[in-house]
Amino acid sequence: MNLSLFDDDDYAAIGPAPLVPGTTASTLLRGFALPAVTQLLQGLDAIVQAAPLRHMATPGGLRMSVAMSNCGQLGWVTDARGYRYVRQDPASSEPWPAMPPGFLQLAQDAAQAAGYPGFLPDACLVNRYLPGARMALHQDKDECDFTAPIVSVSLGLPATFLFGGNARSDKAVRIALVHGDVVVWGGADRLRFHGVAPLKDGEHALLGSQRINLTFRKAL
Ligand code: MD3
Ligand code: FE
Repeated sequence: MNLSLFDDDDYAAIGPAPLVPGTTASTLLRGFALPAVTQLLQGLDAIVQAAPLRHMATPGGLRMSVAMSNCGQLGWVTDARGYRYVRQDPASSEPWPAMPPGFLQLAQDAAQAAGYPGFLPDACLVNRYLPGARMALHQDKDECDFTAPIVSVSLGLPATFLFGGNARSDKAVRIALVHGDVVVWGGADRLRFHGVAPLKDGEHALLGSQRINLTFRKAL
């Protein structure tokens, strides 16, 4: 299934919120990751064994409620020195675990389906949300090339994604993202403010009481 982000179904899901203009550059692929879930969870196990999930600190010194790890050539980190991509896990000084082939294939297939052929991500950020964890509105600006899209894969508990505009004060549209959903964010949407509302408590049959989000990026 290949749905526009803001088709009629989504209006129903998000209610009468005003439409954010210029949203055709992003595509919601409902359930696109479902055939790959077993492979993804196997890969994830190996990644978090080698590079355990951890709560990083923002440059301002706040502990993030989302726990993170990475795979691929580059991993996103934050600490007192700022946000950046690095080649080694600061916790071990080892390179990040390689991106499993099934991860790369899924990201490329999704990008292609959304009209971004030739996507070659070099970074995959793993975000783990437990109930209550959230991500405040922000822009993804630490990558070198904003012409490349970002592919995100949602697993486990459902989340409310907040999709804002190009200014922090722009009203955010709420989008429900569930297990298996893949979103490809690109073009005019690439620098929109976005975030995730506090995760509601619940139990997912495969993942238990958590949500995992994989974000594939071309960082270099
Ligand atoms: C829209 N993660 O790690 S992924 C992040 O669900 C992040 O864990 C969220 O935002 C999560 O930076 C959302 C979806 C996403 C990623 C990048 C975007 C949406 C985006 C960049 C521009 C616009
Ligand atoms: Fe982001």
